Amino acid sequence: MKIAIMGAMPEEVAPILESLDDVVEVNYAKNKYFKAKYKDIDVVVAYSKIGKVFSTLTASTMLQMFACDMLLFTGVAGAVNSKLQIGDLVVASKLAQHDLDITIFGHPHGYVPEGSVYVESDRDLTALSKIVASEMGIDVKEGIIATGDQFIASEERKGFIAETFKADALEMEGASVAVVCDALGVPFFILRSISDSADMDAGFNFEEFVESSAKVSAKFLMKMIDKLAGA
Ligand code: 3QA
Repeated sequence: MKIAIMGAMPEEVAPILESLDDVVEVNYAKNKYFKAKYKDIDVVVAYSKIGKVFSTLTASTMLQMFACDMLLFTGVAGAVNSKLQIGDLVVASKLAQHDLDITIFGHPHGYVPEGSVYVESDRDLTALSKIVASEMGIDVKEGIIATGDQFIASEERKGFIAETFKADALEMEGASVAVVCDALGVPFFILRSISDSADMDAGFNFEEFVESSAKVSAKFLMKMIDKLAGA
């Protein structure tokens, strides 16, 4: 087993890298990939940079160049569901691209021919996350994540995403990573901890909470990797 562990920003993968041994940096396609061992398993860690294009490139590289056979994403997100508070964890049940729009031709938002509005996550990894959550005695919400190349800081845009996609959280990489994994038949898991509520205060809250929420997500992901390593 070789596990890809991805984030978008340095803050999102830093806590992961701290937990690994024998880290070797490899440069490829203008990005850094960290090959390492955790217990008995091989892992490759990278942050893609922000957005759907960079995350597509990184996910594809992780699977095709580094031959990873599972992909786990850790990071932060804006809350859409008003029950979600800063620091809460969300596991994607399925993901959609909220900014993909050829609706003028009668297609639904997020859809292009031969694609699908939603990409569904791996059931086994989702089930594993529930076990880990109950062992840790914490609540992890399973919900829909909407992805787009926009930092959302408006009630209006958030409302559109909530209504159109029934989304619980939003971010800028999950759905593109999901499309890559789905196309290549590799199980994936997208985990996010809330850093803001995609509203007027989002910029301010994001800056204040990105680091602490990124740590919450990374810590949970490491517990999942413990299970995958059979510990
Ligand atoms: C956006 C990061 C991108 O990788 C998506 C954070 C948290 N809140 C969000 C929101 N809308 C969309 N996405 C998110 N991530 C941060 S750009 C600022 C970078 O500053 C999830 C996310 N409301 C770097 C320093 O200049």
